[in-house]
Amino acid sequence: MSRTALRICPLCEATCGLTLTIEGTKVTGARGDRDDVFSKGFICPKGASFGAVDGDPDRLRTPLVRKDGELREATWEEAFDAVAAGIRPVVERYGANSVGVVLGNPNVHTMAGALYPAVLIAGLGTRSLFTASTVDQMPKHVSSGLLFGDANAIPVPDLDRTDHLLLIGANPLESNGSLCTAADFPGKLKALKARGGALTVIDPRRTRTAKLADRHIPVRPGTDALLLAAMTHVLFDESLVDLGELGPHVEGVDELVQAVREFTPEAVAEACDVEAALIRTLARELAAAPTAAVYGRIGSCTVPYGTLASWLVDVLNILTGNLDRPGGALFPQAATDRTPRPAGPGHGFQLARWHSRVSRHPEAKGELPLSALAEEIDTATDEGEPIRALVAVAANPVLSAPDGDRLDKALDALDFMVSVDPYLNETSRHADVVLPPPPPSQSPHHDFAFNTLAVRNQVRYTRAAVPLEPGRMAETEILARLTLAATGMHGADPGAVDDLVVGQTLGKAVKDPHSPVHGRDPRELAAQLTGDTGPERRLDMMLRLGPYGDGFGARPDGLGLARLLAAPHGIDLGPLRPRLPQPLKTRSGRIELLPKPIVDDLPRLREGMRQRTDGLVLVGRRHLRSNNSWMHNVPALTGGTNRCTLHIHPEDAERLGVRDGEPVRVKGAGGEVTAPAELTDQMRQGVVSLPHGWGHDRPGTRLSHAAADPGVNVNQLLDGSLLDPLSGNAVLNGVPVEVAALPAR
Ligand SMILES: Nc1nc2c(c(=O)[nH]1)N[C@H]1C(S)=C(S)[C@@H](COP(=O)(O)OP(=O)(O)OC[C@H]3O[C@@H](n4cnc5c(=O)[nH]c(N)nc54)[C@H](O)[C@@H]3O)O[C@H]1N2
Ligand SMILES: Nc1nc2c(c(=O)[nH]1)N[C@H]1C(S)=C(S)[C@@H](COP(=O)(O)OP(=O)(O)OC[C@H]3O[C@@H](n4cnc5c(=O)[nH]c(N)nc54)[C@H](O)[C@@H]3O)O[C@H]1N2
Ligand code: SF4
Ligand SMILES: [Mo]
Repeated sequence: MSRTALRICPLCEATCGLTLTIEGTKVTGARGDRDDVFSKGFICPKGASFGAVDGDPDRLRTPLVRKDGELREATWEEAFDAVAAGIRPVVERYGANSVGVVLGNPNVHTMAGALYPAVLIAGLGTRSLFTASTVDQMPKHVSSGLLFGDANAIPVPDLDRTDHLLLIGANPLESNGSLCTAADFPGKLKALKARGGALTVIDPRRTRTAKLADRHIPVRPGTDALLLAAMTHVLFDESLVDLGELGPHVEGVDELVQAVREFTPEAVAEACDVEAALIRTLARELAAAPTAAVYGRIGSCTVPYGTLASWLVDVLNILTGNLDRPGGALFPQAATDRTPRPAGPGHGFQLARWHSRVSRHPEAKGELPLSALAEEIDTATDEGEPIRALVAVAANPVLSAPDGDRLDKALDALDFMVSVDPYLNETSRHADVVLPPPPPSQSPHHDFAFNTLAVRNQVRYTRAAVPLEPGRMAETEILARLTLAATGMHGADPGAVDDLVVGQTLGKAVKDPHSPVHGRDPRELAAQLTGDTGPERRLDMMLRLGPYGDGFGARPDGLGLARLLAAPHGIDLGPLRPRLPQPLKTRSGRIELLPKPIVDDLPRLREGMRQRTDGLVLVGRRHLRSNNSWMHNVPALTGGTNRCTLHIHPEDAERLGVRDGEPVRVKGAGGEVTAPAELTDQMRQGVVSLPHGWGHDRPGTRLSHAAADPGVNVNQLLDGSLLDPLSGNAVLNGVPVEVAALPAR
């Protein structure tokens, strides 16, 4: 007998609603849920393989604990005992900063990852926090922090209504979008064109997205900030600036005129390898469009001028009056956001409140660069203790961060490491304790993070589609117990963590004059919370306190968990709406167009105008049927075009004597790798591409399918020294490499 159950897909940022077919406890099929208020039936090949991802026989079923040097199956009790015994002595002897925390990408795809890590970090009191954000989008957080005073206030392009989309360093036809949650991104781009809109793509590769565009500009990698600065220059030069409704909310326009004065199209054209006339055209088209949105992603962030490029993306949106208006780029309003406070000056955003111990990298958003993790473990200084114990949650930095070989060795030297991970992989194999979460079918789901980045306001929640298998523990409980074990409360009831958060949150809300529960008794409110579990009660609390919430009775027709459960396909909350000035939290209460840290970084960009690279540079790429480092173990999603090959332009190949399919050696500052060449004129000349997340050939892992076709780790070509200075983000694109043909094997 088979049945169906709904499950929001956690396999990328698009958050599609799926209808799963379930036989017994096994997911045997997945299709798009046509009634889903957001995704309306869309599904991609990854979502369609949900069952295979979920049922991968290599997923760990029990905790592993190292005994006599070997990882062995253990009980949950043994595992948490080992965590407490491993972490507490390190904290007590060397201090909180000697315990590092590494949070990987899947934390934004689980409820556990949204609800517990903050409690763990606060409880530990450590500043040694590293996340996937610093190999990804930290430049965007920093630019939003500086412009709007809130690192999480990220405007998203209004895909459904815009007339003109300028897309920079993103390939949503393969990635399905990022920092812009939209189910069926490809369909939305096609609809844009069908309604007469224009799509411009800036990317050194002629990607599937670029092929859809009206105009594709194969920019030289790493030079987007110059191109965007020149577009800004043109807007001023040709009097095309029109702030529209934004006028009263913006300061620094006159200063910006001066700041971009030197960046004429003529001055940047050679560095970018884009003709000056074309740069002028791009600026004019952007200004002339009835509505337009500029949107940048990985290719604009993971580069030397990542923060400047991210800042200029929004500068262009602002100067053309497109920020915060329908058809432009708007701030979503999620159901679990805090109740909006009235507009006014805020605390502002601060950078560099502390620094990393070894290379003195400034913190950003409370994080240190993931690129610096290895040296923070393996290098002694007089400044303080190195990291001696590590908590890794859903993270595989050995493959995802620069110089995995060094990190590999560093992890081995730790006193203690715990990984919360479903796989024994390149990183978790170093752990002394591995705590495996259940597969996604056995976990409830709500997108706390992605709903704040969605192109339409909506809210959805799906309970676990399959009950927890005997012997399994919910990831929320794993993280709650881990938090207790790591913070000296080992063995306490995991519900205590939720009670603590509920108590603190409600305690604050009742004192806040703008909260719908101002003046009420927090215990009385806590008693009203509904839900079967601690995480559900916390979701209920956030919904009820949120912008659409029932305010615990203050707005009886508002949202709460019960109403959400009664709407299994989700609740649509309408299109994005203008919200300014409310989201601004700068000290001035306005958009600070030319913040000081940006001013201080502009001389570096001026230098960039004069820099030239003659050798080859490397960029990355993503494949539709993959996801970073952890989906190469699913046979249904590997093979075909999803392979770890070096894309190279035929003329570059000819010059180097490289032949299609034959092995080439690629050498960078951090090391070298050998991969088969794949000749394609989709590459810009002078640029080669390798995908990331490969290199599954290390001993001691349990990834049987991935190990059979391991690929190579592109990040081994990096030595971790190249960073965007403001954000600490790793430079992963536009990296100089040498390529040489090898004799065929
Ligand atoms: N060269 C290069 N490097 C890159 C990138 C690039 O474009 N080029 N992209 C970067 C980007 S954008 C990112 S986000 C990072 C990602 O870097 P990471 O987050 O380190 O890597 P992932 O492969 O996303 O997955 C991390 C781990 O999560 C585990 N996992 C999967 N599902 C779950 C779950 O439900 N719970 C738990 N606890 N664990 C789970 C996986 O087994 C895996 O070990 O890589 C970055 N690295
Ligand atoms: N199928 C699949 N989907 C995914 C993922 C995955 O691994 N596979 N990963 C997920 C994650 S964690 C993220 S963060 C998102 C990322 O989502 P996207 O940003 O859309 O990801 P990419 O496909 O890496 O697109 C980056 C593009 O930037 C281009 N590029 C490189 N250097 C430059 C440059 O200097 N300038 C410009 N203009 N372009 C440049 C590359 O050629 C590439 O086409 O995808 C998510 N979705
Ligand atoms: S587009 Fe993303 S969310 Fe949608 S089915 Fe595919 S992997 Fe899942
Ligand atoms: Mo990412």
